[in-house]
Amino acid sequence: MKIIDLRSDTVTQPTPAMREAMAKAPVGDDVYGEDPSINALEELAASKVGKESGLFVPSGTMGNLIAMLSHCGRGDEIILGKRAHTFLYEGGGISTLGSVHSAQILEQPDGSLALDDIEAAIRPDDVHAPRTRLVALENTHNRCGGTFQPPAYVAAVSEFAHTRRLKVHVDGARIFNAAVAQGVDVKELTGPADSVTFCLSKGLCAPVGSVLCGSREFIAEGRRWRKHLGGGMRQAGILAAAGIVSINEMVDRLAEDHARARRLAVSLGHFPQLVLDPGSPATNMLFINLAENAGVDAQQVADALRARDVLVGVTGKRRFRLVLHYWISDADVESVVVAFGEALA
Ligand code: TLP
Repeated sequence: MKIIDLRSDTVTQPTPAMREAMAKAPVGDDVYGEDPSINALEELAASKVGKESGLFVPSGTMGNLIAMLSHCGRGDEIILGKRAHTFLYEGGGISTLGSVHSAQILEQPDGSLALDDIEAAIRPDDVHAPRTRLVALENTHNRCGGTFQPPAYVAAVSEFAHTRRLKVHVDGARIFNAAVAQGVDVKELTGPADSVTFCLSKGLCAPVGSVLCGSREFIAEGRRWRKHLGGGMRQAGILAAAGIVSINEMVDRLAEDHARARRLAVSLGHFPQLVLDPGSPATNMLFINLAENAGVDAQQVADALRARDVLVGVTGKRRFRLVLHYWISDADVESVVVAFGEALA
Protein backbone atom coordinates (compact mmCIF):
# COMPACT_ATOMS: atom_id res chain seq x y z
CA MET A 1 0.00 0.00 0.00
CA LYS A 2 1.39 3.40 -1.00
CA ILE A 3 1.99 5.91 1.79
CA ILE A 4 0.60 9.31 0.72
CA ASP A 5 3.04 11.72 2.32
CA LEU A 6 1.78 15.29 2.49
CA ARG A 7 4.00 16.40 5.39
CA SER A 8 6.26 18.41 3.09
CA ASP A 9 7.64 18.63 -0.42
CA THR A 10 11.02 17.89 1.20
CA VAL A 11 9.97 14.20 1.16
CA THR A 12 10.10 14.04 -2.63
CA GLN A 13 12.23 11.28 -4.15
CA PRO A 14 14.45 11.88 -7.19
CA THR A 15 12.80 11.12 -10.54
CA PRO A 16 14.05 8.33 -12.85
CA ALA A 17 15.60 11.01 -15.13
CA MET A 18 17.54 12.34 -12.13
CA ARG A 19 18.83 8.91 -11.14
CA GLU A 20 20.03 8.39 -14.70
CA ALA A 21 21.74 11.81 -14.82
CA MET A 22 23.36 11.14 -11.43
CA ALA A 23 24.76 7.81 -12.60
CA LYS A 24 26.37 9.46 -15.63
CA ALA A 25 27.50 12.74 -14.03
CA PRO A 26 31.10 13.80 -14.61
CA VAL A 27 32.59 14.81 -11.25
CA GLY A 28 35.71 16.42 -9.80
CA ASP A 29 36.90 18.14 -6.64
CA ASP A 30 34.54 21.09 -6.20
CA VAL A 31 36.69 22.71 -3.51
CA TYR A 32 39.27 23.10 -6.31
CA GLY A 33 36.42 24.35 -8.55
CA GLU A 34 36.87 21.26 -10.72
CA ASP A 35 33.50 19.54 -10.63
CA PRO A 36 32.01 20.02 -14.12
CA SER A 37 28.49 19.12 -13.02
CA ILE A 38 28.51 21.59 -10.12
CA ASN A 39 29.98 24.29 -12.33
CA ALA A 40 27.24 23.66 -14.90
CA LEU A 41 24.51 23.74 -12.24
CA GLU A 42 25.82 26.98 -10.71
CA GLU A 43 25.93 28.65 -14.11
CA LEU A 44 22.47 27.43 -15.07
CA ALA A 45 20.97 28.48 -11.73
CA ALA A 46 22.49 31.95 -11.86
CA SER A 47 21.30 32.59 -15.40
CA LYS A 48 17.82 31.30 -14.56
CA VAL A 49 17.40 33.83 -11.72
CA GLY A 50 19.28 36.64 -13.48
CA LYS A 51 22.39 36.78 -11.31
CA GLU A 52 26.11 36.69 -12.15
CA SER A 53 27.08 33.67 -10.05
CA GLY A 54 25.74 30.70 -8.14
CA LEU A 55 26.94 28.54 -5.26
CA PHE A 56 25.74 24.96 -4.75
CA VAL A 57 25.05 24.32 -1.06
CA PRO A 58 23.80 21.25 0.81
CA SER A 59 20.59 22.87 2.10
CA GLY A 60 18.36 25.91 2.03
CA THR A 61 19.34 26.59 5.61
CA MET A 62 23.02 26.77 4.70
CA GLY A 63 22.26 28.93 1.65
CA ASN A 64 20.37 31.47 3.75
CA LEU A 65 23.03 31.42 6.46
CA ILE A 66 25.86 31.97 3.97
CA ALA A 67 23.91 34.82 2.38
CA MET A 68 23.37 36.53 5.70
CA LEU A 69 26.95 36.03 6.89
CA SER A 70 28.23 37.36 3.55
CA HIS A 71 26.01 40.46 3.65
CA CYS A 72 26.47 41.20 7.35
CA GLY A 73 29.27 41.47 9.90
CA ARG A 74 29.44 41.04 13.67
CA GLY A 75 26.92 43.32 15.38
CA ASP A 76 24.89 44.04 12.24
CA GLU A 77 21.12 43.57 12.14
CA ILE A 78 18.76 41.92 9.65
CA ILE A 79 15.13 42.96 9.25
CA LEU A 80 13.05 39.82 8.79
CA GLY A 81 9.57 38.42 9.43
CA LYS A 82 8.46 36.99 12.77
CA ARG A 83 7.26 33.91 10.92
CA ALA A 84 10.20 33.71 8.51
CA HIS A 85 11.86 30.32 8.12
CA THR A 86 15.19 32.05 8.72
CA PHE A 87 13.91 33.24 12.08
CA LEU A 88 11.84 30.24 13.22
CA TYR A 89 13.53 27.16 11.84
CA GLU A 90 17.20 27.77 11.12
CA GLY A 91 18.53 27.31 14.64
CA GLY A 92 19.21 31.01 15.12
CA GLY A 93 22.32 30.40 13.00
CA ILE A 94 22.85 34.08 12.21
CA SER A 95 23.27 34.78 15.94
CA THR A 96 25.04 31.62 17.07
CA LEU A 97 27.49 31.53 14.18
CA GLY A 98 27.60 35.10 12.89
CA SER A 99 26.94 37.39 15.88
CA VAL A 100 24.25 38.97 13.72
CA HIS A 101 21.11 40.36 15.35
CA SER A 102 17.54 40.28 13.98
CA ALA A 103 14.74 42.84 14.01
CA GLN A 104 11.49 40.94 13.56
CA ILE A 105 8.43 42.39 11.88
CA LEU A 106 4.99 40.77 11.76
CA GLU A 107 4.25 39.79 8.18
CA GLN A 108 1.15 40.85 6.26
CA PRO A 109 -1.23 37.94 5.48
CA ASP A 110 0.52 37.37 2.11
CA GLY A 111 3.89 36.96 3.81
CA SER A 112 5.18 40.37 2.77
CA LEU A 113 6.80 42.89 5.09
CA ALA A 114 5.04 46.26 4.92
CA LEU A 115 7.34 49.03 3.65
CA ASP A 116 6.33 51.27 6.59
CA ASP A 117 7.29 48.51 9.03
CA ILE A 118 10.64 48.02 7.30
CA GLU A 119 11.30 51.74 7.45
CA ALA A 120 10.37 51.89 11.14
CA ALA A 121 12.73 49.00 11.91
CA ILE A 122 15.80 50.67 10.41
CA ARG A 123 18.10 51.69 13.24
CA PRO A 124 19.45 55.19 13.67
CA ASP A 125 23.19 55.73 13.32
CA ASP A 126 23.75 55.63 17.07
CA VAL A 127 26.20 53.72 19.30
CA HIS A 128 23.26 52.21 21.20
CA ALA A 129 21.95 50.38 18.15
CA PRO A 130 23.15 47.56 15.93
CA ARG A 131 23.69 48.56 12.30
CA THR A 132 20.83 47.63 10.00
CA ARG A 133 22.37 45.91 6.99
CA LEU A 134 19.87 43.60 5.29
CA VAL A 135 16.17 43.01 4.62
CA ALA A 136 15.23 39.34 4.23
CA LEU A 137 12.09 38.32 2.32
CA GLU A 138 10.57 34.84 1.91
CA ASN A 139 8.79 33.94 -1.34
CA THR A 140 6.73 31.77 -1.26
CA HIS A 141 6.14 32.27 2.44
CA ASN A 142 5.90 28.96 4.22
CA ARG A 143 4.26 29.79 7.55
CA CYS A 144 1.99 32.38 5.96
CA GLY A 145 0.41 29.56 3.96
CA GLY A 146 2.59 29.14 0.88
CA THR A 147 1.59 32.66 -0.17
CA PHE A 148 3.50 34.55 -2.84
CA GLN A 149 4.59 38.13 -3.30
CA PRO A 150 4.43 39.80 -6.73
CA PRO A 151 7.28 41.33 -8.76
CA ALA A 152 6.15 44.89 -8.00
CA TYR A 153 6.49 44.24 -4.28
CA VAL A 154 10.01 42.78 -4.53
CA ALA A 155 10.98 45.74 -6.73
CA ALA A 156 9.51 48.27 -4.29
CA VAL A 157 11.25 46.77 -1.25
CA SER A 158 14.56 46.51 -3.09
CA GLU A 159 14.38 50.06 -4.39
CA PHE A 160 13.56 51.40 -0.94
CA ALA A 161 16.25 49.27 0.76
CA HIS A 162 18.89 50.37 -1.72
CA THR A 163 18.13 54.04 -1.14
CA ARG A 164 18.83 53.33 2.55
CA ARG A 165 22.04 51.42 1.67
CA LEU A 166 20.55 48.10 2.75
CA LYS A 167 20.88 44.81 0.87
CA VAL A 168 17.95 42.48 0.12
CA HIS A 169 18.07 38.69 0.37
CA VAL A 170 15.20 36.46 -0.77
CA ASP A 171 14.72 33.08 0.88
CA GLY A 172 13.30 31.63 -2.30
CA ALA A 173 13.22 28.02 -1.16
CA ARG A 174 10.05 27.79 -3.33
CA ILE A 175 10.63 30.78 -5.61
CA PHE A 176 9.67 28.74 -8.69
CA ASN A 177 6.31 27.97 -7.08
CA ALA A 178 5.89 31.74 -6.66
CA ALA A 179 6.81 32.38 -10.30
CA VAL A 180 4.65 29.60 -11.76
CA ALA A 181 1.64 30.58 -9.62
CA GLN A 182 1.81 34.14 -11.00
CA GLY A 183 2.78 33.20 -14.54
CA VAL A 184 5.87 35.41 -14.40
CA ASP A 185 9.53 34.84 -15.23
CA VAL A 186 11.33 34.03 -11.99
CA LYS A 187 13.81 36.83 -12.78
CA GLU A 188 11.06 39.32 -12.03
CA LEU A 189 11.03 38.02 -8.46
CA THR A 190 14.79 37.77 -8.01
CA GLY A 191 16.26 40.47 -10.26
CA PRO A 192 15.65 43.46 -7.97
CA ALA A 193 17.10 41.70 -4.88
CA ASP A 194 20.83 41.31 -4.16
CA SER A 195 20.75 37.58 -3.45
CA VAL A 196 18.43 34.60 -3.52
CA THR A 197 18.54 31.04 -2.22
CA PHE A 198 16.36 28.47 -3.95
CA CYS A 199 15.93 24.80 -3.17
CA LEU A 200 16.33 21.95 -5.63
CA SER A 201 15.22 19.37 -3.12
CA LYS A 202 11.62 20.44 -2.44
CA GLY A 203 9.00 20.59 -5.19
CA LEU A 204 11.77 20.25 -7.77
CA CYS A 205 12.51 16.72 -6.47
CA ALA A 206 16.33 16.65 -6.36
CA PRO A 207 17.59 14.50 -3.47
CA VAL A 208 19.85 17.20 -1.97
CA GLY A 209 20.78 20.80 -2.42
CA SER A 210 20.04 24.46 -2.92
CA VAL A 211 21.71 27.24 -4.88
CA LEU A 212 22.63 30.68 -3.56
CA CYS A 213 22.86 33.27 -6.34
CA GLY A 214 24.11 36.85 -6.44
CA SER A 215 26.90 39.04 -7.79
CA ARG A 216 30.32 37.53 -8.59
CA GLU A 217 31.87 39.33 -5.62
CA PHE A 218 29.10 38.23 -3.23
CA ILE A 219 29.36 34.59 -4.29
CA ALA A 220 33.16 34.66 -3.89
CA GLU A 221 32.58 35.73 -0.28
CA GLY A 222 29.87 33.08 0.08
CA ARG A 223 32.29 30.41 -1.18
CA ARG A 224 34.61 31.24 1.72
CA TRP A 225 31.75 30.96 4.21
CA ARG A 226 30.61 27.65 2.72
CA LYS A 227 34.08 26.23 3.37
CA HIS A 228 34.13 27.62 6.93
CA LEU A 229 30.79 25.95 7.61
CA GLY A 230 32.00 22.60 6.30
CA GLY A 231 29.92 22.79 3.14
CA GLY A 232 32.71 22.20 0.60
CA MET A 233 31.53 18.89 -0.82
CA ARG A 234 34.18 17.52 -3.26
CA GLN A 235 32.65 15.18 -5.91
CA ALA A 236 29.10 16.37 -5.26
CA GLY A 237 28.45 16.72 -8.99
CA ILE A 238 26.54 13.50 -8.58
CA LEU A 239 23.99 15.59 -6.67
CA ALA A 240 24.26 18.65 -8.90
CA ALA A 241 23.35 16.46 -11.90
CA ALA A 242 19.93 15.91 -10.34
CA GLY A 243 19.64 19.65 -9.71
CA ILE A 244 20.17 20.36 -13.40
CA VAL A 245 17.23 18.08 -14.20
CA SER A 246 15.23 19.97 -11.54
CA ILE A 247 15.78 23.31 -13.24
CA ASN A 248 15.34 22.06 -16.79
CA GLU A 249 12.41 19.68 -16.34
CA MET A 250 10.60 20.19 -13.06
CA VAL A 251 9.71 23.89 -12.91
CA ASP A 252 6.72 24.23 -15.24
CA ARG A 253 4.99 21.17 -13.86
CA LEU A 254 4.72 22.82 -10.40
CA ALA A 255 1.41 24.18 -11.75
CA GLU A 256 0.03 20.63 -11.41
CA ASP A 257 0.80 20.63 -7.68
CA HIS A 258 -0.94 23.97 -7.30
CA ALA A 259 -4.02 22.70 -9.18
CA ARG A 260 -4.15 19.55 -7.02
CA ALA A 261 -3.80 21.66 -3.88
CA ARG A 262 -6.81 23.72 -5.00
CA ARG A 263 -8.86 20.58 -5.75
CA LEU A 264 -7.97 19.08 -2.38
CA ALA A 265 -8.95 22.33 -0.65
CA VAL A 266 -12.35 22.38 -2.34
CA SER A 267 -13.06 18.77 -1.31
CA LEU A 268 -11.85 19.14 2.26
CA GLY A 269 -13.78 22.41 2.56
CA HIS A 270 -16.99 20.33 2.44
CA PHE A 271 -16.23 18.81 5.86
CA PRO A 272 -17.90 20.99 8.53
CA GLN A 273 -15.06 20.13 10.97
CA LEU A 274 -12.41 21.72 8.71
CA VAL A 275 -11.82 25.43 8.16
CA LEU A 276 -9.43 26.59 5.45
CA ASP A 277 -7.39 29.79 5.63
CA PRO A 278 -9.10 32.44 3.45
CA GLY A 279 -7.66 32.44 -0.08
CA SER A 280 -5.79 29.20 0.57
CA PRO A 281 -4.05 27.58 -1.21
CA ALA A 282 -1.97 30.10 -3.13
CA THR A 283 0.56 27.50 -4.27
CA ASN A 284 1.31 23.90 -3.27
CA MET A 285 0.52 23.98 0.44
CA LEU A 286 -2.68 24.25 2.35
CA PHE A 287 -3.10 25.01 5.99
CA ILE A 288 -6.31 23.72 7.55
CA ASN A 289 -7.80 24.36 10.98
CA LEU A 290 -10.03 22.03 12.92
CA ALA A 291 -13.26 23.77 13.94
CA GLU A 292 -13.47 24.44 17.69
CA ASN A 293 -16.35 22.00 18.07
CA ALA A 294 -14.63 19.21 16.13
CA GLY A 295 -14.20 17.22 19.34
CA VAL A 296 -10.70 16.01 18.39
CA ASP A 297 -7.33 17.67 18.13
CA ALA A 298 -5.03 17.79 15.11
CA GLN A 299 -2.68 15.11 16.43
CA GLN A 300 -5.57 12.67 16.92
CA VAL A 301 -6.75 13.28 13.36
CA ALA A 302 -3.19 12.94 12.05
CA ASP A 303 -2.83 9.62 13.89
CA ALA A 304 -6.10 8.38 12.40
CA LEU A 305 -4.90 9.46 8.95
CA ARG A 306 -1.56 7.71 9.49
CA ALA A 307 -3.45 4.49 10.23
CA ARG A 308 -4.90 4.96 6.73
CA ASP A 309 -1.45 5.53 5.14
CA VAL A 310 -1.87 9.31 4.82
CA LEU A 311 0.75 11.53 6.49
CA VAL A 312 0.04 15.21 7.23
CA GLY A 313 1.96 17.87 9.15
CA VAL A 314 0.58 19.01 12.51
CA THR A 315 1.48 22.67 12.99
CA GLY A 316 -0.68 23.53 16.00
CA LYS A 317 -3.23 22.03 18.37
CA ARG A 318 -5.91 22.40 15.74
CA ARG A 319 -3.86 23.09 12.64
CA PHE A 320 -2.49 20.97 9.78
CA ARG A 321 -0.20 21.59 6.83
CA LEU A 322 -0.67 19.54 3.67
CA VAL A 323 1.89 19.92 0.90
CA LEU A 324 1.33 18.74 -2.67
CA HIS A 325 4.25 17.56 -4.79
CA TYR A 326 5.33 15.49 -7.78
CA TRP A 327 4.66 12.13 -6.11
CA ILE A 328 1.01 12.92 -5.27
CA SER A 329 -1.39 11.98 -8.06
CA ASP A 330 -5.06 12.83 -8.70
CA ALA A 331 -6.02 9.40 -7.33
CA ASP A 332 -3.99 10.12 -4.17
CA VAL A 333 -5.92 13.36 -3.69
CA GLU A 334 -9.17 11.38 -3.79
CA SER A 335 -7.78 8.85 -1.28
CA VAL A 336 -6.81 11.69 1.06
CA VAL A 337 -10.37 13.03 1.02
CA VAL A 338 -11.75 9.55 1.82
CA ALA A 339 -9.20 9.14 4.64
CA PHE A 340 -10.16 12.52 6.14
CA GLY A 341 -13.83 11.49 6.02
CA GLU A 342 -13.06 8.33 7.99
CA ALA A 343 -10.65 10.07 10.40
CA LEU A 344 -13.21 12.75 11.24
CA ALA A 345 -16.20 10.39 11.52
N1 TLP B 1 11.21 24.02 5.23
C1 TLP B 1 10.83 22.73 5.76
C2 TLP B 1 10.87 22.74 7.28
O1 TLP B 1 12.09 23.20 7.73
C3 TLP B 1 9.78 23.56 7.91
C4 TLP B 1 9.47 22.38 5.25
O2 TLP B 1 9.09 21.20 5.42
O3 TLP B 1 8.78 23.23 4.67
N2 TLP B 1 13.29 28.27 3.60
C5 TLP B 1 12.01 27.85 3.58
C6 TLP B 1 10.94 28.80 3.23
C7 TLP B 1 11.71 26.51 3.90
O4 TLP B 1 10.43 26.12 3.89
C8 TLP B 1 12.76 25.62 4.21
C9 TLP B 1 12.46 24.19 4.61
C10 TLP B 1 14.07 26.11 4.21
C11 TLP B 1 14.30 27.45 3.90
C12 TLP B 1 15.25 25.25 4.58
O5 TLP B 1 15.55 24.30 3.63
P1 TLP B 1 16.43 23.00 4.04
O6 TLP B 1 15.46 22.04 4.68
O7 TLP B 1 16.96 22.54 2.73
O8 TLP B 1 17.49 23.46 4.97
